[in-house]
Amino acid sequence: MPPSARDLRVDIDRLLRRLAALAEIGAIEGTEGCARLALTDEDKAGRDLVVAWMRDLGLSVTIDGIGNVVGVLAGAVDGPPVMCGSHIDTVRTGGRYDGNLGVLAGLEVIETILAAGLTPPRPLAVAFFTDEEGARFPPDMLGSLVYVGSMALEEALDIEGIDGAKVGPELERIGYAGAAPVPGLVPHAFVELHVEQGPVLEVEGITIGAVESVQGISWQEFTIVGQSNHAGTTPMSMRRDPGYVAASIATFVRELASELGSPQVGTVGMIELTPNLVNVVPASATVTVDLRNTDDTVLRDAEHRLAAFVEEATAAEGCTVATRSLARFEPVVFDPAVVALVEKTAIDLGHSVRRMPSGAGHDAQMLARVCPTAMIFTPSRGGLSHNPAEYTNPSDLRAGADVLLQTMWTLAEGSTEGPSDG
Ligand code: HGY
Ligand code: MN
Ligand code: MN
Repeated sequence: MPPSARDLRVDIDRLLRRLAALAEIGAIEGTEGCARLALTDEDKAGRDLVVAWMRDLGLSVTIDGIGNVVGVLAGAVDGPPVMCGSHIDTVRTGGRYDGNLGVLAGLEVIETILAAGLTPPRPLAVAFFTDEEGARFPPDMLGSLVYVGSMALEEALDIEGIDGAKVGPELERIGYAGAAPVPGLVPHAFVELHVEQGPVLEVEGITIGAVESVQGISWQEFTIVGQSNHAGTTPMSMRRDPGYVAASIATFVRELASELGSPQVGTVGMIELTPNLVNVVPASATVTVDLRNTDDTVLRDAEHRLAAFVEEATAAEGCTVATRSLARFEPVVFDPAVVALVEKTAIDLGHSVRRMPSGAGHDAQMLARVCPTAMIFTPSRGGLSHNPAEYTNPSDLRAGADVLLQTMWTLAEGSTEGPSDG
């Protein structure tokens, strides 16, 4: 007699093997991490591996016009699937769990169900979305934004990356300009398992995060133009130095975040000087600023104060500035019933759990626009992420994947209550 779905637990060694195999692609030497910027050859190789695993499991695989990939396992009845997933593109200093865990745990959930000879009450799906990081092609969550119909495919294909390449031609080049239409299939529900990427769960000694919301995100690029000049002969009074303005923006962002206090955060992640030479006062500087807050009113105030500072600092240095928004997403609240189900499922499985917001952006915040959605967090050692030393221990990974399996099964049964005996 096949086991009850409620008895199913994932095979953590199989999940660890898949995480390790995927991390080999774009591996960062001497670390556990990997670099697979969106639509690069490394991203293609990672995609090919995960698609092969999907096909090995007998999933029906579709690829859409922005390169999102969805693998579906048929259920006892037809209809919109309960979907899980995340992303497999990484930042340049990527860890092996960010995004990858949510996709590979989804494959593990399906393989566990198949190995038990069970058929889910409704179809289950595992997806990976294109360019979640947004680090090469802004904005972040680009693929899921197009998947839910919030950005037109043509607009997305025309986005130019930090290296001058465009999304459309790069998708063609790696063979992932798919035929499936966007907006994509609306899932019955969506659940994303992801490492927390912050310190909260570890500090509090808690295994599972039932994620209630995602904070607002503001990415801006400032291109400041001054006058290149000789570093030795140009008196300080004659300089129009965009590098000085860029440095003052970085200082201002830190001081603004400190003044506004938690949860406000601010990051200057990129400063590019041209011509970037030791003995030349720069001609221009390009600076990115990432501001985030759970409260959109405060976030907007931070944006306004930043804009005023940039204008004033630029004028005082006799420079000019061009501002470009790279991403702007308001805070998102997940479906309370699905959040409660994640929390209850964790408790039923004997894990400590707490409700919390997400500091990072995720594909789930886009799927929340079209279907009941929530997220499951597992702890990150030292709260570290976007760093090759990113780590989550196997027992926490297993706990997260088991919560994902049972949460998806309950949703597939058409409930959000979970097993009554829990
Ligand atoms: O930037 C983020 O929060 C995510 O890693 N894309
Ligand atoms: Mn991620
Ligand atoms: Mn990330």
